[in-house]
Amino acid sequence: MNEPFTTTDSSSLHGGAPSTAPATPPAPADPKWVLRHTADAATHGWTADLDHDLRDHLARLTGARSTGAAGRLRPGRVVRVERRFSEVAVDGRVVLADAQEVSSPDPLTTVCTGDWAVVELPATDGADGTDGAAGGRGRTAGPSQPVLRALLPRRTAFVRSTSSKRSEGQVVAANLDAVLVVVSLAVDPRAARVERLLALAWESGATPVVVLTKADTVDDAEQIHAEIAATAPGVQVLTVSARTGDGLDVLGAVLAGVAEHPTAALVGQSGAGKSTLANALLGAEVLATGAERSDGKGRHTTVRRELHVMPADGPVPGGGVLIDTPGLRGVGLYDSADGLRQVFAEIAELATGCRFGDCGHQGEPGCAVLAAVEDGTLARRRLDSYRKLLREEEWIASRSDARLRAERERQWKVIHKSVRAAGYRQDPRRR
Ligand SMILES: Nc1nc2c(ncn2[C@@H]2O[C@H](COP(=O)(O)OP(=O)(O)OP(=O)(O)O)[C@@H](O)[C@H]2O)c(=O)[nH]1
Ligand SMILES: [Mg+2]
Ligand SMILES: [Zn+2]
Repeated sequence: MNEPFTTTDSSSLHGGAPSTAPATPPAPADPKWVLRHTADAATHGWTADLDHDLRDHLARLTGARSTGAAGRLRPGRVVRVERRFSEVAVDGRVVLADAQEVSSPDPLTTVCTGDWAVVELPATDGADGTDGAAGGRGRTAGPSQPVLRALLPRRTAFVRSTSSKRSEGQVVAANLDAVLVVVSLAVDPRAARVERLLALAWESGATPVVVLTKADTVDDAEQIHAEIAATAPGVQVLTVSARTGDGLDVLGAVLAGVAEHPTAALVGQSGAGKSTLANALLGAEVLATGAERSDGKGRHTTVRRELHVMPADGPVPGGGVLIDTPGLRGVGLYDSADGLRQVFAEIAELATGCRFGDCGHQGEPGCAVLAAVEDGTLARRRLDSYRKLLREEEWIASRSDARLRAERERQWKVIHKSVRAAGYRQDPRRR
């Protein structure tokens, strides 16, 4: 009887199932809940520090279950969420798993693309070392198809409110190393869009990166790049064209620098070019992309959040995981006070020079922020934008449910903050 979870060596956590090339069609012998073969858990971003969380859950779960079940529990990563069932990558396969136990009416805590989960495989799979056929006799047969028994605590998560007029939070993608804020160079205005998305991206705990797409459609890409870079202190701003391939190598190198096998999510407006960029990073036409519309806007082509493995020999050296998301319509801030401070870091910096510690930068004497606007060091648009987003954040904060906020803190925020404190940002490879 194998005991796959009693060691700190993460490679032993995956039960010895060989990793196969992505997108191999299932062999005829596969049970019907196997959707396709895929890369292994390490390639899906499994890291050694997740072992600890996993063992915690396993101890609890196996305490409550038969010893037969223990051998069938595996770590898996949620690839796509449907109503009751989720697609989950486990042991080199993508399986259809019953996610009812980890589903919740609360959009902040329910199962989400990118989550790591404890998956119980059916005994008929032979996962517990039996041939499964005799599963009924003296041994628990287990479920007839994979079941998600628990979610591991999230390291990071991209959360937004369901719209700027609502105060409900929704997790868009979980356990990200990078959030790619995708903005098309072909549409105006870009700066306000970047600031709003960046506040959420900072708040996620992952490293934000701004990606300006469709460089082939404009003549002044460099100038726009400089403008956007000025509104995104501390953030890498990259210009790419998925059509010509320009800039993909730089984006790939940036992602590979964030983490080993990084998980990156693409967020942005419909039509920004997220899925087209995803296909370029995946090296295959995996995702459907929208038809060009004359007004440059998109049509909400992508309707689901989906996780895909990037090849090791593609633009991201060593590969990684990419999560494509549907275009955000009326994206609202959610619990983003820290994120806003990061996005508008230069205003906070200027404010330290104001005469009054509680200066509202509304005309008080000795206001360094307004002085900077006067002498042109700080753009008026930037201060207005900051005020607008701050008001929105305060409005959301006054309405969001204290219990939900506390729950979210418990779920992942504390974790990512402690991870940050441990030097996560400075040297992600230390994890
Ligand atoms: N010229 C040019 N067109 C691009 C580029 N990237 C994307 N497009 C076009 O922009 C349109 C929208 O691209 P998508 O990738 O579907 O956009 P999306 O962000 O995934 O949109 P949603 O799925 O609706 O959120 C498509 O017609 C693409 O062909 C690019 O680099 N250059
Ligand atoms: Mg899309
Ligand atoms: Zn001031």
